Amino acid sequence: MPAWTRARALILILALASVTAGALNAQETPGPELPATQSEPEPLPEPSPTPVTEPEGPSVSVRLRSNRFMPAIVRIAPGTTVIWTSEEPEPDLEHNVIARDYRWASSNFVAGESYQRRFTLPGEYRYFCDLHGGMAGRVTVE
Ligand SMILES: [Cu+2]
Repeated sequence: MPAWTRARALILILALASVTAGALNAQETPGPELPATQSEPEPLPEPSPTPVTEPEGPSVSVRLRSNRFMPAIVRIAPGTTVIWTSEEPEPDLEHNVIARDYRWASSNFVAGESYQRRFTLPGEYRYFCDLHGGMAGRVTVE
């Protein structure tokens, strides 16, 4: 074999080795980290004071008007749902319904909106609106 052919063969082998090493290196090199796909969590729906469905079983209505509960006192049987509905003529006037012992409370709601609560246990449930002094009522379950 002539010397120049050996030299070419050597160069070829070196070149192949280099390419192979490069390919191995390329395989070992980790690719760029893909950002973890993280979808935004779905926001929870705002609690709405407006009833979506009619309550099951008996119900009584209490209207909110002129910063008063009407009627301010209701007597109901256990299992009855009380529905407080604002009928204020001023659309932005807010009220709420809060148990005096703070065991339950509505969010603030405006005219046309309602809050409802089912009373299952006998007792006297006093409540008020903390936005208007003297705006109070009572549910007697017997
Ligand atoms: Cu009020």
